[in-house]
Order: sequence, then structure tokens, then C-alpha cells
Amino acid sequence: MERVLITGALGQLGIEFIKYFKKNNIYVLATDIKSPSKELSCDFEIADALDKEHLDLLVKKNKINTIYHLVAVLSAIGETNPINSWKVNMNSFHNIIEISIENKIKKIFWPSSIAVFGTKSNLEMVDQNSILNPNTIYGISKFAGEKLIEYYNKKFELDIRSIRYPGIISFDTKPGGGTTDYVMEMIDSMSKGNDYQCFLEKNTKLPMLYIDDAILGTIRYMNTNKNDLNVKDSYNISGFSISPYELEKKLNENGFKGNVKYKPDYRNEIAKTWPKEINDFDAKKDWGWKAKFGLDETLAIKFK
Ligand code: AKB
Repeated sequence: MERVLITGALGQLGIEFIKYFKKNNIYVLATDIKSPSKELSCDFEIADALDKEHLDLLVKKNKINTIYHLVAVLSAIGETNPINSWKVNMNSFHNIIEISIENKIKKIFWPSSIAVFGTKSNLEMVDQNSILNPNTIYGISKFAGEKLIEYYNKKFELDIRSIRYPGIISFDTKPGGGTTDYVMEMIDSMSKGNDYQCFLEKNTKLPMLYIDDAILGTIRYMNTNKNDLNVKDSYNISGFSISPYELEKKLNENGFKGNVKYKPDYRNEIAKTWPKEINDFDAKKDWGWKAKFGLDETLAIKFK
């Protein structure tokens, strides 16, 4: 039986993974550095992923055999304090690796991101093996993490798995500190009839994924036989791509009032180094990845 520890559990992905595991009767211990604002449907402990001894204790006490390590300082907020961002992203991951070796953890999931790519790749469409030359501290930490996965999986026969997520769109849980967050901010403002000031240029196109696809896709991947997984660092997956202007038009067409003013800031510079489209052929071939939600299906969740 799987017994799962989720770190960073109160974030955009964590809350949805908790719901999935609960529905499927899988034990979850959720941890975060703050208390949940609403009661969770699983055990919860306040724990800082930088505190290795505490996490190790929780793993032992709760007989954990699977870890979803979701702690991360995302791209936009990371640029405001790169030193702290590196520390949180990398030291916490290294703690999880050490704990996993010591406790013989069966499987570990660690999210990577489209932030690993950069301007040396063909950003119109990045392939699985495109050159990785990240420009943000977040992207650099994801790149380093992908290398650690390859190294430790081989050296200690760990089974750390990873997906390069595009921007994740969710309506129940909010993201925090990312470059792709504008999508949810714009939808939220315009659904209330308010104007929105967008921090990206109107034509800056980025890849996105609806949260249900992210969760179910990840679970499918985690349940795939290890021998079928040919990508040893992190899998590209793709949903759909949009620019802020395309989103604005779609919202208008669906009767959402409110105007968008474009005032690009440093986050647009980050977005310009990220892919517009993603080639996810390897994920499709190796573990049957397929996104169910396009832009229309995603917005339909909000419009209903
Ligand atoms: C961010 O914008 O930083 C994240 C990501 C694409 O990894 N959503």
C-alpha cells in the first residue's frame, strides 16, 4: 500500500493531489510551513522541508514509502530573492534525496518546469532533448534538480520521477509567484467585471495545462513500469498554448466584461525565454500521456 508524504502540500498542485489520493483511499501526510486555511481531508503537520531531521522523523513515524516533493519558489518571486530561492529549491530537494536513500523510499515525484529551457532552443517548439539554458534562478534550480535525479537514480537506485510542467491553470487553488499566474488573475478579475492590468505583453504566448490533466497525467506516469520510461531526467508534457490577448478575446466572447491594460514588467522578460509550444512525443509514447483539456474545455469549467 502506498503511504504518501506531500511537501509544499498547500500549494496549487498539493491540494489537488491530496484530493486525488483521498478519493483513492491512499494514506497522505501533508506538510507545509503554514497551517491550512480550511480543514484538509488527510493528516497534516507543519514542517519546513529545510529541516531534514524533522522530515525524516515524520517519514519514519508514518511509514512513508512515496514522496511528492512540491516545495518550490517559482520563477517570478524567485527573481526577487535568488539566494533564498536557490536555498529553498535545492536544499529541500537534497534533503528529500538523503531521506529517500536512508528510508528506502520506493518512489519520489519532483516537478520540473518549462523554465529549464532558454533562448538557445527553438522556442517555437521545444523538443524533449532541446538545449537547456535557463535564465532564471528558478529555471537553473530545476535544471540542476533534473541532473540530480539522473545522478542519484543511478548511483543509489532511487526512483525519482519528474515532469516539466507548463503553466498550471486551476480555479479552486491559486498559484503563487509564477510568470504564468496572469491567466488565473485575468480570469478572476474579468469574471467579476473588473479591469485587469497584465504584466506580460499581449502577444507573449506560453504553454498551459489544466490542473486535472496535470494531476491525472502525473499519476499515470507515476504508475508506469520503470522499464518503460526512457527519459531519465524529466518529461515534456503539453496542454495548449495561449497569449494574454487570445485569453482576453475568449473571455470577452463569453460575456466576461472588463478591459485588459498591458503593462509588461520583468516577468515578460522571463516569459520571452520560455517555449511557446512543447513537443511531448516521448511522454505519449512511453506512458500514454494525452491532455484532455484545451483552452475551451478549461474555460468551460469557469463559465459553467
Ligand atoms: C512559473 O510560472 O514559474 C511556473 C512554471 C511554469 O513553472 N508556473
